Amino acid sequence: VSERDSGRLLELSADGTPRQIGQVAGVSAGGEGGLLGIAVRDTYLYAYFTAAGDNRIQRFPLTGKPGSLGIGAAETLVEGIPSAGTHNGGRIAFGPDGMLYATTGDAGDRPSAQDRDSLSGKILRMTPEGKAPSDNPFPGSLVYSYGHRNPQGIAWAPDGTMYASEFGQDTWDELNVIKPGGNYGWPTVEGIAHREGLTDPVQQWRPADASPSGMAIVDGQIYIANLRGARLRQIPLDRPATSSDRLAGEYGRLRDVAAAPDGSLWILTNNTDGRGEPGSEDDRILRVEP
Ligand SMILES: [Ca+2]
Repeated sequence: VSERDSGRLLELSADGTPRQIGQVAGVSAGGEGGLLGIAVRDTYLYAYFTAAGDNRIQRFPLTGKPGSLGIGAAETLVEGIPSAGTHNGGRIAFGPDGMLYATTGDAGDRPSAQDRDSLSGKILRMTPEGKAPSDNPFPGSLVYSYGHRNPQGIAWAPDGTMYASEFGQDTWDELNVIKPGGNYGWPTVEGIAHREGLTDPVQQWRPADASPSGMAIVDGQIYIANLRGARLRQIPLDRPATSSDRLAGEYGRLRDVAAAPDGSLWILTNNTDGRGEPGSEDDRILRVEP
């Protein structure tokens, strides 16, 4: 588990007791910035975070064993991803192809989302060493898709289809199917626009009912954690334009949802970030049956 503002990395025991395994040096927390995403693959822990002047992806050797985990020296894989007080993206995950994917926000510079030479407003795809794979859509570039405002959730269906959630400005939040080289429209359009050359979302919601962040796919269903909407949204993979609400209003703002190895869901609340109304036990990690 990562903490945005402190930069701490924690391991949780089976009974939920947290233990600090390390702290990412150089995290510059402020606004929506900080330690934003982690992923674990083989013997490394990967982290996406806001530093003093940019967003970065680093990896750390993971040492020890459960109960005594630690991290080794940082290795910077990507630097120079534009940062700002808002719209830093920050989710990272390994795809079924073994590549590392990262969501980046427009960092307040809207036109940059359409600039394929900029790393902001994109979904990036890289090797575990942070290099551009030879089969990326734009030769030599980490850019996998563009025209994004502030995507924060990515997940893959069993057939390999990639999905991403995205915060809209004030009209439409989006669920997109991500294709290599696709242009998802920001800032030209928001939501379903039927515009030549732009890829429309498969579903959209009003930000007050959504503000979608983390995402997981379990047993044929997409689950999305929503901040302002304060609910878990469930979308069947075979009917991606439909959805139903779970846990609405029960736990406040929800930041992330992850699939547990036993088929249950872990959900991370986000009530202590200055925009919620935290209870005495916030923030919490919930475990629920799908
Ligand atoms: Ca869009």
